[in-house]
Amino acid sequence: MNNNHTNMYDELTSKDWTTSTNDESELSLIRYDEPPTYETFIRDCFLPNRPALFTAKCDLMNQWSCLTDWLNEDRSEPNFDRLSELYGSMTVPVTKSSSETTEYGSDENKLTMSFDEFIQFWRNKETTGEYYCKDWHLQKMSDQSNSLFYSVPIYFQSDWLNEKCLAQNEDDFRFVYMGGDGTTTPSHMDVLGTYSWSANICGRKRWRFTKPHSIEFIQEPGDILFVPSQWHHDVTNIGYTISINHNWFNAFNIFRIWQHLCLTLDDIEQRIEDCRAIMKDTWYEHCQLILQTNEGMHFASLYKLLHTIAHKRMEEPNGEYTKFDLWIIDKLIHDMLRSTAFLSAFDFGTFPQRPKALLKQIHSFIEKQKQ
Ligand SMILES: O=C(O)CCC(=O)C(=O)O
Ligand SMILES: [Fe+2]
Repeated sequence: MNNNHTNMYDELTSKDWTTSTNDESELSLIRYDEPPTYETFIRDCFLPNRPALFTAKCDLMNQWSCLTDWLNEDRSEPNFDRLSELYGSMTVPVTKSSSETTEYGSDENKLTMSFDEFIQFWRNKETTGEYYCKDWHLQKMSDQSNSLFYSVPIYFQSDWLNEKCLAQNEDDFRFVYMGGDGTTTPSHMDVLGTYSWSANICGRKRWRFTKPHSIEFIQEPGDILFVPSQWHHDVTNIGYTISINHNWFNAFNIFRIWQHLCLTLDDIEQRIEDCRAIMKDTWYEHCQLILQTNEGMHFASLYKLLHTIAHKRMEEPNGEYTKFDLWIIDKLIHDMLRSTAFLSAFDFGTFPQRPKALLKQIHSFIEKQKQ
């Protein structure tokens, strides 16, 4: 570890991570025309939770084989025939927009079809704005055949969520989106309050951040966007558009994810407060079950994720951020152990390792590293 990084670590570990104090409503979009260092990105974006656009000039996509494999020769539009050859028989998730007042995300709008069928709707001017192929786990499927069609830029590589999903062979949060002119994603905050990043392979996207700050801009082909934690946004595609998107979290926003889970749990607890007396001891468990169903994560699944990441860091202490990851995990588990809900809902004996034992192991690892 060089001196710079030692300073960075000292700086990071002197910050109060349990509360977010800065006012985000004044933060504008940063535009990078040259790739910043990782440390600059941390200061510019992770610490203040600020959005950034890496323009095509940063050239972060050089080497991505999807640019040559999926697009026509001048790279302005999808090569539909080639895409059909590659993936035509796969089943893909498609959202159909409708003029009726169906709520976004409700099951009526969500379909599955073969990718070939989707291509027919996509190519056709009449239907291109209606069918949007989104949240397609194409990378996960391609992992199995060892064909990587893009690589994750360094700024987004510290990703505990996908790291844990891949380690446990669960559904991941790495997606491909394909849609025509006018296809849209209505206003939302990303699942669990995660970060997202979005890389435009072709086509353009009009982004609107609405909360905590309103900002509107166009993402051009080759641009990569960083969306901060818990920022609300909507997106409209202009022309035939293909993008690669990940949702993720790491040491910099894990406290926001924890806070999001706690607030959602408060809501759930209030809603079923009236069952508390009858359910007695099982009430806490029940609240957690609802949390898991609604958010895809409850306190025990968060703890297990932290356990997985902590062990991976201790087994392969590579790079200067290992210590920071472990430091944050330690802080968060301490916080979790102050939660009555966590203490009441689970039998720690069923966990891969009891929280206190994990904390002890992390401490002795850190002590050993110092010697
Ligand atoms: O491109 C879209 O339609 C939505 C992308 C999005 O919401 C995200 O990356 O968080
Ligand atoms: Fe989003």
